[in-house]
Amino acid sequence: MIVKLGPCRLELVQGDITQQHVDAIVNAANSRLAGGGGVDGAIHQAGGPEILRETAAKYPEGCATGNAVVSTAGNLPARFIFHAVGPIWKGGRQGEPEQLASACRACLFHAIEHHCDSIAFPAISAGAYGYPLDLAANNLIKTTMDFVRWHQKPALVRFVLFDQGTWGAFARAVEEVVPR
Ligand code: AR6
Repeated sequence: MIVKLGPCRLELVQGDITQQHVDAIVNAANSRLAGGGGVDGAIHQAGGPEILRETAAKYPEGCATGNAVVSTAGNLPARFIFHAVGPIWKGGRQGEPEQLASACRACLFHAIEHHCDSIAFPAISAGAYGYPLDLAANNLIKTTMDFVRWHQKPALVRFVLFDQGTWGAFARAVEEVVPR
């Protein structure tokens, strides 16, 4: 699915984020930047041990929930990894929506600051962190569209969804947000 937003493009694809030829990929990290399972595990596995060494040296305190930090991308085709820490779902009344949106925006700001024309996101928080899929999809799509409409950058934002169900939730979110 492709949506034009002025000079920019939003894409939804089903696939593996480690294979994306974009300037930056987003990792769904934890606040200790310790590596883990899911997309975090896949990125460190494919990118190599240098990435964990770099984040440990640059960010010994880790990264707060709702923020994102930058590293190079080791063996991956991307130039950068933005390690975003989404919220753990605790029912939705403990600031989770604001934290998810803020982690997403932090990555988009990093993209601009590091002159990235293209960025790929996974479904942050919608796996091990238990954020309900439809709510996470709506939040990430709306946050991205608002940002891109305002800043007219980055030129390409791609959501890389691991399975068909996740892709479908993001496609429904786009249908809701984009005026037809
Ligand atoms: N490419 C794209 N998406 C993927 C991939 C991949 N290679 N692998 C999994 N996904 P999760 P979270 C999807 O659990 O909920 C880790 O242990 C997955 O199907 O990776 O933010 C970290 O260290 C799901 O839709 O991230 C943290 O401790 C989405 O990515 C914690 O999990 C996010 O699932 C973060 O949990």
